Amino acid sequence: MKIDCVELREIRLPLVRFFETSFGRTTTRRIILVRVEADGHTGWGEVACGEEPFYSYETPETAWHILRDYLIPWSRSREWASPSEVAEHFRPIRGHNFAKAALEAALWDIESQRRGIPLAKLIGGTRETIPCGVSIGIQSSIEELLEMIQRELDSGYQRIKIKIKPGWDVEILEQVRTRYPRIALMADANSAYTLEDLDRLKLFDRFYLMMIEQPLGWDDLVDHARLQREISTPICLDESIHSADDARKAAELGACMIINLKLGRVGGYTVARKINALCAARKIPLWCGGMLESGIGRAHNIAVSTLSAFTLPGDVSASRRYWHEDIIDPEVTVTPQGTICVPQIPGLGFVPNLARIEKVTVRKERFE
Ligand code: OSB
Ligand code: MG
Repeated sequence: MKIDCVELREIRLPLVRFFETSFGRTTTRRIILVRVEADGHTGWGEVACGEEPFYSYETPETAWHILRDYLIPWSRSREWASPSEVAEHFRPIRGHNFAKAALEAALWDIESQRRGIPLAKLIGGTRETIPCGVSIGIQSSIEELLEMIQRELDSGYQRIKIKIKPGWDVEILEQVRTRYPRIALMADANSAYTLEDLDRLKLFDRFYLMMIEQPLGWDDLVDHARLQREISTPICLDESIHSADDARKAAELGACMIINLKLGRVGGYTVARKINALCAARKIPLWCGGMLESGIGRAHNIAVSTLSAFTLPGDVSASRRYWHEDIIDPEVTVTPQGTICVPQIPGLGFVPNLARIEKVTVRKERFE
């Protein structure tokens, strides 16, 4: 593969409804799209990091800088046998995983067109449908939250995740469980607690949650291992897992029983496949997390969700939950059974809508 040209674009997409976590509220997404031309094909990737350095240290500005000054020139330096070879070449650059993942994703899109194999198949995926859950942000009232849960259950979603933080946790879960005693329910704290909150965290066991996601420090493994010994609710790690080594160490320490994998957070498909193999061998269930992606990131999330260890419903849901109009055709839709059908054609399986993308672009730069 020889890369002829790379184009970066920043787009702004207003969310249908704000999304609030323990670290803040998002109303409009700033997303960087990476478009690559190579061997007569065009591939797309998405930088899905947050607008602010609150989920991770990356922001659209840091990603633009790392792509423009390092990843794009490095990727154009020679020919490559596979996208994984490019990922290996990026190794000396520490971190900046969301930026790396976006460029690598565009190359996998191209490779899948070049080889005439659907993207999910090319990366080694085995599923034709993926099970879907939803992530519901912090609301202004419990009534609003209960209404939203009902709406998502009516749409068929297989599990409900609610965001929690101190002051929006035990009492909220109590009411949700009273109303819905049998649903698959979980809670995501986005690092809002410390071991000082151990007594409060122990109360969560009453709600027989599928898991509690990232209760403690965003880069911690040791305290999570301690917490897992004290509670029966399975811990799922999100923010703390950036590499296959992190996943192995978390398993060895007993820091979690489940892992949320995000392509951007782990730096792309090559690492995601390594984590998949490791988790399959150690029987650690995986599921695909979300970063409020546009259709392009969402299409890549669908592909990665087909890997064998992705046995639990992910946070990959329908375009209409996020956008009045997505930037791909067709939009991502979810069946009444709460599944997404994996595209069976070469490439991403969704076509970027260029006119729509042009309309929401606020800056672009081309590298030839
Ligand atoms: O922690 O999983 C998270 C959104 C932004 C940042 C972090 C997270 C989330 C979500 C939303 O939970 C998942 C989605 O619907 O895309
Ligand atoms: Mg999370």
